[in-house]
Amino acid sequence: MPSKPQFAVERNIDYTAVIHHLGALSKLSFGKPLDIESNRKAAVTATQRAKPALNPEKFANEIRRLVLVESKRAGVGHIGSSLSIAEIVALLYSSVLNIKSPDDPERDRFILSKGHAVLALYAALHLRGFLTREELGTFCDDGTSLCGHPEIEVPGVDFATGSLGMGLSFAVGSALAARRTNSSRKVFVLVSDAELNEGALWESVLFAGHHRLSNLVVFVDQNGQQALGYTKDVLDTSSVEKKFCAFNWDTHVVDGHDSRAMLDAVGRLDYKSGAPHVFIARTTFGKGVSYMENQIQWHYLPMADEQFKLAMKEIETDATEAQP
Ligand SMILES: Cc1ncc(C[n+]2csc(CCOP(=O)(O)OP(=O)(O)O)c2C)c(N)n1
Ligand SMILES: [Mg+2]
Repeated sequence: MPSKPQFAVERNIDYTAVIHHLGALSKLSFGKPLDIESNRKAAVTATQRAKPALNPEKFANEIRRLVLVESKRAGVGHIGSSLSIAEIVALLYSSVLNIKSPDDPERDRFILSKGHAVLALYAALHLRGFLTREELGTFCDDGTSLCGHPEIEVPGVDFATGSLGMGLSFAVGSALAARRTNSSRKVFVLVSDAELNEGALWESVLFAGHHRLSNLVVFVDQNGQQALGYTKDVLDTSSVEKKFCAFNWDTHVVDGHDSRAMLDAVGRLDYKSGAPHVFIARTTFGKGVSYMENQIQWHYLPMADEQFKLAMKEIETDATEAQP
């Protein structure tokens, strides 16, 4: 074990857990053989079993529950990162995205640019019927395609992410391609506030504003944290809405946990003409589990047994296991 570096001492970070987390990530995310052919077959099966969605609030609650259950079973972290986007992902998969089937070329696209929060996406794909409960239960197992970051072999995943700052570039290209082929499909992308630190992202913002890509919608998960620090200390992005406005975007600031308000705002978007759209979603890291909220260590820590029990108790409402 290397000695504790200065940043870990200053921020009182459990460095042993960080090293464990990074070791687990490299094993779980990059070491899998992928069976592309059987996954293609799975996509067809998924099309056949696609089912109507739940309402956004119930959907978000189910995402939270599945994130907790599966991260505990797999013994991995990134829990707080998945909890902060539960309402945004739920809104898209329950009420907004036109994706009756994951292999329809005309379906709307969704790119989870903050790929480390993949468990929220897998939970949503399960709740839409594109993954069975059994498949979701292989998250991070040996031999699965449901790795710690999204892989395009998984039905419904459009772009492999995990290297932060890349998702918007792909989304912009996808939106431009839709326009050039006269397709009415739309492109949604969810980026984190740490990704706003990356230069490539701002090139895409400039490009989309210039080309007036009104079929592009970005959600920024502004949870105020980025791995081992708070954004206000690392690189302050608190006035980011002014920057998007200056780049000619249709800019909205929303409460990222208010499903109804977001649904209302998204319902009024003009996808056919005008500017690209961005929702700066003010969120709480670890939302729903009191001891995780706004706490740096819940970027990387897996839950201990008692912590899991407490978390489940806190999010418990009328949630029931949704049958695929
Ligand atoms: C290009 C790149 N650099 C570094 C990392 C390592 N890394 C993983 S998550 C993360 C930051 C997490 O903060 P944020 O993206 O805001 O997501 P949150 O945890 O707040 O949901 C970093 C630096 C990465 N995945 N990609
Ligand atoms: Mg963040």
